[in-house]
Parts: sequence; C-alpha cells; structure tokens
Amino acid sequence: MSNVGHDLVIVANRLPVDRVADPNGRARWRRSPGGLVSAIEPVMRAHDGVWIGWPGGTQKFKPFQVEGLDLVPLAMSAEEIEEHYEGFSNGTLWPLYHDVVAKPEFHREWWDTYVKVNRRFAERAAELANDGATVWVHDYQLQLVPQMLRELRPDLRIGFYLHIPFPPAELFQQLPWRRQILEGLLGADLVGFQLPGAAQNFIRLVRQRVGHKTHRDLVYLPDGRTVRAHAFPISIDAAGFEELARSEPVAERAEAIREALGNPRRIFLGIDRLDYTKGIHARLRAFGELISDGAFTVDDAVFVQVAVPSRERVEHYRNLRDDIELLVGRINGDLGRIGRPAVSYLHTSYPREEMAALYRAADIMVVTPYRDGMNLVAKEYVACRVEDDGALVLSEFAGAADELRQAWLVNPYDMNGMKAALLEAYQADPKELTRRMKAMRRQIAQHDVKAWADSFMTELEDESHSHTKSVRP
Ligand code: GDG
Repeated sequence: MSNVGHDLVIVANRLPVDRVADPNGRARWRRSPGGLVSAIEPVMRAHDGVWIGWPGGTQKFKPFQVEGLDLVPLAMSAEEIEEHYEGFSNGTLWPLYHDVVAKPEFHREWWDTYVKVNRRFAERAAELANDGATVWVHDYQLQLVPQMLRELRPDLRIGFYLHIPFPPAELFQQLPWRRQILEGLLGADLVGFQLPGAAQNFIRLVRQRVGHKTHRDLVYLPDGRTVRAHAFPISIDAAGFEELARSEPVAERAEAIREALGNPRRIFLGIDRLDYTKGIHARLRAFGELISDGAFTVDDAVFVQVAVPSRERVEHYRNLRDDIELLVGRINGDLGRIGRPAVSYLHTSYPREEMAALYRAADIMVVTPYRDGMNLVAKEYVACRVEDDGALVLSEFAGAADELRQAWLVNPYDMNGMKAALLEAYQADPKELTRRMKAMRRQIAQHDVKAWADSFMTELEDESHSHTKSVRP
C-alpha cells in the first residue's frame, strides 16, 4: 500500500491512532478521538489519502490501515524524541509562540535534530505523493517540511496549517533560526493560521526578515511563485458533540455527577491539558479568593478541574503540576469542610462520553489561557449545552474569543477582573444565560470542523491554480 502513490498526503507529528491493549491483552491500534481526524477523514477518503506521522514511542512499525485509513508510521529514536519533540518543539517553539509565558530554551543540538526529523518527514511525503498531488502539513513540529518538500517535488501542491498562535515579530525575532523557519513555511502555496492577526505577523516578518515583497495576504517570491497566508479558525464536530450530549447515558451521567458533588447550586468546570499556557493556577486562585471573600460558600459552589497529563518529561510541566497541586491542597485545606472540598481536582484523561457529561453537568465553564491558538474545549462546552443554558468565562487571549463574543471575556492576568466575571456568571439570570448561549451555539453550528477543512482545501486548490496567472506588483 505505502509504495503506491496517493493524491493526498497528510503530514502531522502524530498519527491519528493510539496503541491500546485489547481484552486478550494483545496490542492493537485504535483511532484517536479528536475532531481533527474526523474532519480530515472524509477529505482523505475522497482523495485516496495517506497520513504520515510518529506513532509514539521508539518502536518501528510497517505501514498499516485502521478503519480503512492508510497510515505510514515514521519512527523516532529516544534522542530524537528528546531533542525534536520535547526539546525544540515543546521547549523552544511552544513557549516562544505562546507569548513567552515560560522562557524558551535555545539549544543548537535541538535545532539540528529538528532539521533532521523534518527532512525525514519531507522525504517520506515525497515518496508517497503522486504526480501533482496535494500535501497538507500540520503544525509547529514540522515547519521546515514545506520548503524541503518543494525542493524534492516542485510539482506538488503544498498546504501548511499552524494550530498554535504565530507570535508578533518582537518575540519571533529572538529565535536564532528565525529565517530558516520563515523560509521553511514559504515552501507552501498556502499557510493557514487560526486568526488573521497571526497571518499578519507572518507576512510582516517575511517582509522584514526575508525581504520578499508582500501585498495584503500574499507573498511574492523572486521565482514568480506566490504564497498566501490566511486565517482558518479551527472548530469541532458540533453535531457529533450535540448528539452525544443529548444521549440518554450522557444525560444520566451528568445528573449522577451533580449528585456525587452534593448538588451544589453551581458547578464550575475547567478541562485542560496540564499546560502552563492554560492559566489553571490563576483561575483556581480567583475561585478560592471568592470563597474566602464570602461571595459564596463550599455548599453553594464547587470547582471541578480536570488536568490531563501532558509532556511530563519536560521540566516546566513537572514544576507546573507541583504548583497547581500545592494550590489545590491549600485551597481545600483552608476552605473545605468534610465531604465538601472547594476544588475537585482530577489529574487524568476521560473518554469522550465522560467529557460530554461533565460539560452538561457544569453551570460555568472556565477557560482562561494566557495564550491559546483556538481552544476547542470552549467550543465543545457550547455544543453540549443543548438546553441553551450555562455560562462560559473565556480568556480574551484564546483564539475562540474572536467567535464566542457572548462569553464573559476576561484578561487572565487581571485577578480582580477574573473574580468579577466568575461572580457575574455565578449570579447571571437564566434569561441572560439563554440569550448568550443561543448566539454562541449558532456560531458553532454554522462553523464546524468540516467547514474548516473544506475551506482550507478549497483555498489551497484555488491558490495553486492561480500561480501561473499571478502577476508581480
Ligand atoms: C492545540 C492548540 C487548538 C482534553 N482532555 C480530554 C480530551 N481532551 C480534548 C478536548 C479537546 C482537545 O483535547 C484539546 O484541545 P484544545 O484546543 O483545548 O487545546 P490543545 O490540546 O492545546 O490544542 C489549541 C488545537 O490545537 C486545535 O487546533 O485549538 O489552541 O493549543 O478537543 O476535548 N479528550 C478526551 N479525554 C480527555 O480527558 N477524550
């Protein structure tokens, strides 16, 4: 299968599958639950697609199929995982692209491995793509692939999508390899971002640092090629979440969760990967202060915080976990009573059904990142509020804030502002909640992840067709 060409090649850091044990203890592959896979799947089926990615771990696997999807695993050595994935991707680029919330580390060995791994992905994509095929490369771990691939296969149509923010020039400038990254991305015909501001940051940097001519969202390269940089805000499978939330088992489970929490007047909820960009510490502090101020008691309200284990081998992440757990312990120690903790903290991940039940059970969803490309949790909460109720408290610095204007928007650095918003959401009258939630639900229903994938693919086709016609200014 892998030696036959494909008309569409998806290139992403991870394959969309997880290795799990079946009831007999044998290892098998299971499709990952995320919306990205469901959005790309129809596109893959329609275009005879294949997906290239790292399967996790260091084991080598041959190409295989899961539920009819062609998957090509690329192995990584322990050193490559350490230097490409944990190092340059998550120790350098992740904090740099998220407003330097943590200090990025710059190490030349990490960069060398980043280049090496990007080359391996590009070479594999070049082998698998048919003449004139489309290749869609995803995210910050693979920003050099577009250029490497174009050098190997100038006949291809290449799209790139960045799932995380793209920083302003003032921050990006710090990167010792800034020019290489910009040139890497310029190998694509279309570079997609979450927000228009990110596309503008990119265009400005290309003009200033690489010296190419630009006009609006277009870059004009010396060889006559053009590159478009444009925003495609990602979304979720809204209908799928809604259906799940309406199902009997999920509705019953939501009731059982409320019951288990002692039927408080209000349940606050946070669900995040345990990441320092997500603002978990600050939101719990705001909630704790509201209780100590006497705004409400532990009988009135509880905060359920699900912190999904993430990147546990990176030092910043281990420290963050300790900080949050110290704070949760302190809040519960100071403010809780027997059988009534103020914060119900869970360091684990859950199946989709349980996530939907939590969304249905929660009165106030609290999403307070310092910086976030989009934040799908905020959108999933809205999709699951089938009764048009519930409040969303959302950081201005999440991409989702551009679309979910009826949320209680907060600056996560402003403790008093955040407390005021949490309290307002706590006290809001049902009519107000319904008005806001209805508007947000309309937005999500009309802009789902299928629309996102379709608009990117359509734009990519148009963009590469227009190449021959493009005239330099
Ligand atoms: C990056 C960008 C951008 C979480 N816990 C569980 C679980 N999840 C699912 C959620 C949601 C996804 O993971 C998390 O997506 P987010 O968008 O909230 O955040 P990142 O992981 O940082 O994602 C982000 C995104 O890429 C897409 O472009 O929006 O800005 O940082 O779908 O539901 N799913 C299950 N169990 C869990 O415990 N099943």
